[in-house]
Amino acid sequence: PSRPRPKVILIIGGPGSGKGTQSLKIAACYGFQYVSVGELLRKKMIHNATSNRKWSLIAKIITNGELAPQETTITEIKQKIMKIPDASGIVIDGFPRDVGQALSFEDQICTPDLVVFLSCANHRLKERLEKRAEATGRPDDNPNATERRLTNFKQNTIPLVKYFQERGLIVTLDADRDEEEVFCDISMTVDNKLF
Ligand code: UP5
Ligand code: MG
Repeated sequence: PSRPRPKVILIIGGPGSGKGTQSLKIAACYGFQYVSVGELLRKKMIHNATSNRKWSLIAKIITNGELAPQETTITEIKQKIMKIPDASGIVIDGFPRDVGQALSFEDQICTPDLVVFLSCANHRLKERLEKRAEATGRPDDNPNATERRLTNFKQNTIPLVKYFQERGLIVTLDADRDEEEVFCDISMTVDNKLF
């Protein structure tokens, strides 16, 4: 008999809301595989930007804090997921960014089992990103790109959250608290919805 397909959790939220932090905790706690879409794209862009025109353009887009083309993003996710041998669950960090991506994910990959929206005040997002920028060399942790990331997030997220709400798939959590408190709510949600 074929195995049941892995449970799929999507983690969305503004830049700095803690998507990466919380996704890694979920993966560790439940033994799920972790896929960061931002990281996937950044790795690929760094690797290919000098030799490939498409990726040199995408590198510019991401470095400016804008969204990579939808089809490329979906293709990368699909390839990554197909390489995961057998997992009971997959946590996807930072995807989808808008309704178009959500529709395309469902068309081409699957319907998610759960979407978690990490809701966090704008000033807090900025504060966290500024703090992190001092420590990391992420190409998009510069003031201009950060502003674009925040603006894009604000524009796209309300319709996206509404879309998943109408389908009963999303849980919104207050991410403006200690990491541990946020994770406590996430794990209760995962336990309730997926097990
Ligand atoms: N921190 C975390 N939680 C905290 C808490 N509860 N209290 C206090 N501090 C907390 O956290 C950010 C910082 O805050 C860290 O220093 C952390 O310690 C602290 P992190 O977990 O890194 O937050 P995260 O939401 O992951 O922030 P990130 O900056 O990664 O968010 P972005 O959405 O900007 O980044 P992502 O990698 O998802 O996307 C980057 C770019 O890739 C996009 O702008 C876009 O260009 C491209 N992209 C696409 O084009 N399409 C996609 O589908 C996805 C990405
Ligand atoms: Mg992240």
